[in-house]
Amino acid sequence: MDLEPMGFEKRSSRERFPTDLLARLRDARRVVVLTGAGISAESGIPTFRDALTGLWAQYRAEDLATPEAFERNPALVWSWYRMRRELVVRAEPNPGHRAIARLESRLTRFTLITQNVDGLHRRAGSTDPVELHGSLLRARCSREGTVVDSWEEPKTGPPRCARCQAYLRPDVVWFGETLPEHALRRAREASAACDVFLSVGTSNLVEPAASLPWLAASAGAVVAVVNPSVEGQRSGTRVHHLLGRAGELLPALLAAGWPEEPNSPT
Ligand code: BV8
Repeated sequence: MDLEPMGFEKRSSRERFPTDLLARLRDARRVVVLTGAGISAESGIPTFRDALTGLWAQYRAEDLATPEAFERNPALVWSWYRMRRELVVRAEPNPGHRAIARLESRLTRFTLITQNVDGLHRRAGSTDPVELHGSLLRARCSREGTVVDSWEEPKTGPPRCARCQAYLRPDVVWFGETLPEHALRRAREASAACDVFLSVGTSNLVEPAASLPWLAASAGAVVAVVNPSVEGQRSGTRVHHLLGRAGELLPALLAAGWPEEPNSPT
């Protein structure tokens, strides 16, 4: 269904998208958007699929993002996250992030669920993203769990908790760790009750986030996958694959869905 690459230059915005998807989007009462690393790729943030570079090239992201890795070498893991935090702070949200913030402003029942820890959705104007995997911009005490959003950055190694001197760790969910209960419940409830589910820039490999689109599809929602690749993406009767980059497709989808509204991509 709809797997043909969509040659954008030839067709008007309305023609570019499946008519029933546009109709369902315009009439939707409840819309959910799930994002992954792909939406931040156009902001210069490498995805998880992208091999680590430089002095990190010898590692796999999945090996550094675990409690065991932090136990083994807290300084190494902390400096990996500091490198990513510095990259994110220098980055800017892109037209994909901003289109999602505009979509939120057009709909009464809208839920943004993100696997990203880069905080770019908030900077783009999204008011209440469900951060399933935490945030790079916060840290927490590895013993007591106290969350802080500012700390003295030591020369090397993780900073220490001001109260108990245990190491601070990034306030993210590592592989093998359970997700924040409230966030996961919100994500599941919204997915099971939506009319339209947009899955943007995710390889759909990491659970439990990867199951959310199918929770929505099995509850009768139409699912649209925005991704330049169909690798690992499931298809189905209610699934549209919109092949392309989020920074181009999402502003175009809004323009096609609401031609009467100001759709300036910036
Ligand atoms: C848990 C935070 C209870 C840290 C992250 C069931 C079956 C098998 C395994 C499991 C299972 N249940 C649990 C597991 C284990 C594990 C898991 O799923 N492993 C995978 C690898 C098989 N899950 C967990 O451990 C979770 N915890 O379940 O706890 C439990 C525990 C143990 C056992 C049972 C139950 C915790 C998972 C969260 C881990 N933390 N991030 C950090 O960031 O450092 S996950 C991290 O990786 C990201 O947050 C994200 O979720 C994931 C990467 O995926 P994507 O975001 O999709 O990015 P990716 O690079 O893969 O793909 C990018 C996509 O974008 C591509 O498709 C590309 O084509 C596309 N793209 C590129 N450019 C663009 C684009 N798209 C649009 N526009 C573009 N311009």
